[in-house]
Amino acid sequence: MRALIIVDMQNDFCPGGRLAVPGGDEIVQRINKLTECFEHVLLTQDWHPPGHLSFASSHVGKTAFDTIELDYGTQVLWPDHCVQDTPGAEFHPQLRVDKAEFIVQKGTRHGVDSYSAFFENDKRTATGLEKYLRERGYGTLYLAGLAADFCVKFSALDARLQGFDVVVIEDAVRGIDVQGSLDRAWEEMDAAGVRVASADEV
Ligand code: VGL
Ligand code: ZN
Repeated sequence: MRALIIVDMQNDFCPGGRLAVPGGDEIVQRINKLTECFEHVLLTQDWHPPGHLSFASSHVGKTAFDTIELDYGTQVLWPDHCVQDTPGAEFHPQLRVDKAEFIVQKGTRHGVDSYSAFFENDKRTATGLEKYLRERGYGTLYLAGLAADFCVKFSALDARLQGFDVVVIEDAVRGIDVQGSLDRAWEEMDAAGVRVASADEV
């Protein structure tokens, strides 16, 4: 069985937001149309407490897009974004959320970022998504949303590691592109056996 996972379609990742992904809002209507082709639709929501460790503002002398080393590896520092219960963390106002059967909130722990919908960035702490999908027999996952080179990519790679069949809908994602991260993301996903399709093919 297949499911559509709509990643982080939130105000802060759209133009005008705190961590705007270029063209992030252009894919909203295409994603809405996609939901009509799926019986099962899930959402992810970046959902940080104020002062989250992934925010540059939490580190003296750092600015957005600097990196730091944490015990779980290199962490990119972001502008404050998707702070719990703020307008920036809400889904895009035009996104159809009525079909969503499950919403994964991630990045909720102060000291650990979470790009992937499956595991926090420590690569150990599970969000519960895998169990949810398995128990319902969803074996093929279609991914759309933001950002192609961070949350979409890490979700796709973790899904492959766990044995899911994964299809990224290439015209229903947009990337941030920090220092070549977008090209690298497509390469890494390809190498991991992630399939790519257009919205029309779905
Ligand atoms: C994301 C950076 C920080 C994403 C979330 O949704 O891709 N990127 N938090
Ligand atoms: Zn975030």
